[in-house]
Amino acid sequence: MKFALFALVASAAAIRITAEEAPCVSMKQSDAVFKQVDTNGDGQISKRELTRAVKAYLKQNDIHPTKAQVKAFAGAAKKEAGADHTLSPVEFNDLANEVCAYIES
Ligand SMILES: [Ca+2]
Repeated sequence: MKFALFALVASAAAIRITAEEAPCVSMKQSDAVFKQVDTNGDGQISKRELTRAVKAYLKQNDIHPTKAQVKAFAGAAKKEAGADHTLSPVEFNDLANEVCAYIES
């Protein structure tokens, strides 16, 4: 269900960081999606896994984000991933909440 967040952020021109606000995506919710995106089951979401999941979702729902929108999301994901270039469950939850905060603003 929270895959919708990624599609919606793709329609966003920028991502608003609201780390101080209460999270709108719980760990339980993001973990459910995490397990689907982490296709090799190593407990981390790679750029490849995330890209595949987002592209599949966009295609399935016939959503066509602009290059700028894709870039905004990719930038946020890269920032969360940090030096190891993969998303842990906590980083994935943070990303989901950044997206959520943007959508609700
Ligand atoms: Ca993985």
